[in-house]
Amino acid sequence: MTTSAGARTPTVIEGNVVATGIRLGLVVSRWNSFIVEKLEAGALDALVRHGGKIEDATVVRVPGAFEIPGATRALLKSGRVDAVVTLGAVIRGSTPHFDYVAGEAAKGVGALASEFDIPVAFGVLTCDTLEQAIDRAGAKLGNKGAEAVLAVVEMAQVYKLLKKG
Ligand code: INI
Repeated sequence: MTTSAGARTPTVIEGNVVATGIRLGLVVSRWNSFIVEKLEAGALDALVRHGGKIEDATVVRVPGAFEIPGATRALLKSGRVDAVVTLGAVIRGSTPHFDYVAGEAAKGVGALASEFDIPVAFGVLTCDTLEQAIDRAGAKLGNKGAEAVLAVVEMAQVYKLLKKG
């Protein structure tokens, strides 16, 4: 495509998805464990497939999605990890509880992702039905745990490239 920029090219900073040497942190909630276990398995599988090591990973377990931001902050401050994936499943019931729990988890993780220079991914499913959650935990619509790992691995590379200047 010809643009007004002509033959000149911008500096492009783009990470790859090579996880070699990455110390991955996983913050995993226990609610809806039948679903979340599949996200965790998908995440660890993606780590290994992309060159990372299971023994370099740290898993922090918390009761529910509401507790994810607090534990994630503590993990980020611990100096133990280069990237963090948060995993959970909030499934809508007939009360507004869903909105409070899902909202706080998303807001809390989002705030940490921009506050720290360690990448943090939101792998918490927020679904209307159990079927939607199953589809996103390794059935019809992929595995959101695996996708979250690829996102933080790429972002860890981006931050490294940006630090080099
Ligand atoms: N926690 C979840 O992770 N998923 C849910 O679907 C859920 N529902 O439906 O209530 C849930 N609630 C617990 C919450 O995350 C906290 O653990 C609890 O409120 C204590 O702070």
